[in-house]
Amino acid sequence: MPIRILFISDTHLGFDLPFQPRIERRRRGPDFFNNFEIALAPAYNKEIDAIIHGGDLFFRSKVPPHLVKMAFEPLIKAADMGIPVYLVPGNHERSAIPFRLLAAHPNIHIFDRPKTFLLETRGITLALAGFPYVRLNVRILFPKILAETGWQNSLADLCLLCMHHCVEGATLIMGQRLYTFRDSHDTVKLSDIPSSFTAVLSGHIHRFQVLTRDLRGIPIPVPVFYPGSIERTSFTEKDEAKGYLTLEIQPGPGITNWQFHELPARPMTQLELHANGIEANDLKIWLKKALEPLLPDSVVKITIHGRLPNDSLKVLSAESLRSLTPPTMNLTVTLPDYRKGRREPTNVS
Ligand SMILES: [Mn+2]
Repeated sequence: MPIRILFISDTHLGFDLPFQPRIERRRRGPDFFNNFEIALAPAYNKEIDAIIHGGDLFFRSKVPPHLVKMAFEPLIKAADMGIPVYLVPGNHERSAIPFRLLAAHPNIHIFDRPKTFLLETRGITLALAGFPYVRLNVRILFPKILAETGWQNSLADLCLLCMHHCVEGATLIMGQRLYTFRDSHDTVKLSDIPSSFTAVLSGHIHRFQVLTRDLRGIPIPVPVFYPGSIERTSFTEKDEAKGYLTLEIQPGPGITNWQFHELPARPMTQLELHANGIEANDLKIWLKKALEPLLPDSVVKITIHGRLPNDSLKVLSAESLRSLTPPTMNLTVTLPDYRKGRREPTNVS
């Protein structure tokens, strides 16, 4: 029987979840927590043997204690059920997050420094080597840090590498284009990954992808899995499916099966209007027409170019915009031609 792994990453918990909101509007924070819970369901149903979190559990490095508790709870629930949890600290996770609270649990294992954990289950010994996010020059440091995990001394049938980094050939959308990581200082060289690993499981890149070839298109011995983020964290992710991965691994063949499980993600739309001098009524009509066809749970960003008469600016007040949108929609209006301080962009709905 293969070992079944649930691999989730970049949960960004705490994103748009103020505990003392200044204005009442739909927040995106609960969507992230919902998806976290949905993704962990196979663990709660005992359909998997271990959970690996690839980093960026939180949306930033400093988080309030209440959020820490909320984010740890689902992982502790699985660990309490006897499912081991392995966590890679990502770029958003530095000393400010009290991982000690988690690490005290006998079933929760944190790669707070280069380490190798052994998981013995289903008659298989699996080594999980990993290290926390390396801020500077991982390209040069990678071989040394990998050696520090001690993976070579582990007597295991299989070995996974868990990290939070870009690897040669990984892609993401930058602007309107697909960008490929090649030889920058923050990119791990494929040739530095020893072929005795079964797979690399990495967080950091929010776009789901599995790398099976190098930059020249030649098949690589160790596939690299990125589950991506569990919800869209920016408009560059608007066309990306969001989800998590399950993998089955076995000595000999290695990965015998893997699956990407899609999670619900909010639809995103970006609109632009060149509206120098537009009348308030015309602006209202334009907004109504633009917003009407959109799905009611859309996350919408409207960029309005030009200088507007005062009456038109009032149409863009939080209150006025709320009256134009369903309560389930998130709408942000930005006015790039207004300097900060003179008139702040309006964030509403
Ligand atoms: Mn991230």
